[in-house]
Amino acid sequence: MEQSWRWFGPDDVVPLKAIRQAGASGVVTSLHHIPYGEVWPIVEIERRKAQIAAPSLGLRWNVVESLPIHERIKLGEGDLSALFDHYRQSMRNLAASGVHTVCYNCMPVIDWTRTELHHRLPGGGTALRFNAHEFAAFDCFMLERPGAQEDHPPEVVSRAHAWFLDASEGQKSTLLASIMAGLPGAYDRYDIPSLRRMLDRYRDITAEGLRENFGRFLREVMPLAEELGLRFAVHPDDPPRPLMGLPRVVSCGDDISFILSAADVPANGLTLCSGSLGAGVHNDVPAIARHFADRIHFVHLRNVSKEADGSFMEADHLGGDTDMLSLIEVLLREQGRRLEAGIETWRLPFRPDHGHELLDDVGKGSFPGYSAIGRLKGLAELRGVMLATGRLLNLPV
Ligand code: DNO
Repeated sequence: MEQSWRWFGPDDVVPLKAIRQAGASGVVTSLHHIPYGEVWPIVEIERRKAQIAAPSLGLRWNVVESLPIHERIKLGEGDLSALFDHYRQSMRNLAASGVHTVCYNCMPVIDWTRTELHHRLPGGGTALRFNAHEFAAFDCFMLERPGAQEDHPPEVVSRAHAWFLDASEGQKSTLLASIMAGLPGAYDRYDIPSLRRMLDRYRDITAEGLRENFGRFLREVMPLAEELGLRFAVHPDDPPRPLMGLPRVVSCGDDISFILSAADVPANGLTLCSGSLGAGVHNDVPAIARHFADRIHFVHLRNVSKEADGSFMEADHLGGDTDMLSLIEVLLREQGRRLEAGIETWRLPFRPDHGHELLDDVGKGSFPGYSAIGRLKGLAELRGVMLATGRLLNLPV
């Protein structure tokens, strides 16, 4: 598998040379400075590509993460033709620059969501965590969303209420910042009034409506993706459940089936994110990977430990609830199948997704989840499993 590493661009405190030292060769990045909905100009793509491919580094930009879908497309709001034209132009420009794999998601308003960015681990590092009662406290008592209390189990709501009564203003604003942290780079961040306004725009959008708008997006872009030889890889919802009354439609195997058949072409594929899918109690991640194997274009490997009330914590890459060894076996078997079928791009790009903050990571100010040492540890462990599995089962690594 092609060892890759997410890089947030020149502002990332983990520099490109660290990626080289980590032993990865692929760089996963985006043009974070370009606002959603605008065209990615060729010169900007080429500039970024050249930085990554500097001879001293020996890296290549192998995956775009993300080429975002504008909120108005998810909402189906107004005349969308200019937005689709811009999106398609960015696709042409990427293809002309030789960047062929594109990861994107269809989560309304917010991206991945946690309530704690620095949960202390027994050994002293930190991890990302989602506490069901803190999220409910935010939803019911800070945002004061009408109907919110019905969306959480009663015992979670009562713990949420106790948390809220006890919390200082500082704790409340840390909670808001943690929930908003999933939007990297120049993405919008909301305060409570602007979040309420955004939610209001979604008031009439059901899961069915969002699916329809997403289907329209797929019909608008996939024929061109196919023609250009691009591989689109939709990223699952994180966590895979509705939040703040917002529908989420990339949360389980049925959702993925719907999306892949809405435009049934190879270009329309999946980012197999083991951590996002793995946070859903009903998701068996190796089984999902096996089922959709031939449409997986990109892989995020990480693990979570789930708790009965809906809370979860990011675990070690080889720990947690997902059997990472079985998952890697599924992925290597798929690579073997592709190689045998003569598919030139048989090697799957993957990145160690998220990492704990360990040792000198602590206090460095890296993007939440994107520490240097924590990810280095994850990558090293995953690489070991891949090499051993490949050797034992005689599969191409
Ligand atoms: C979190 C990431 C997501 C992902 C986007 C893809 O760390 O996996 O933010 O990049 O959802 O569009």
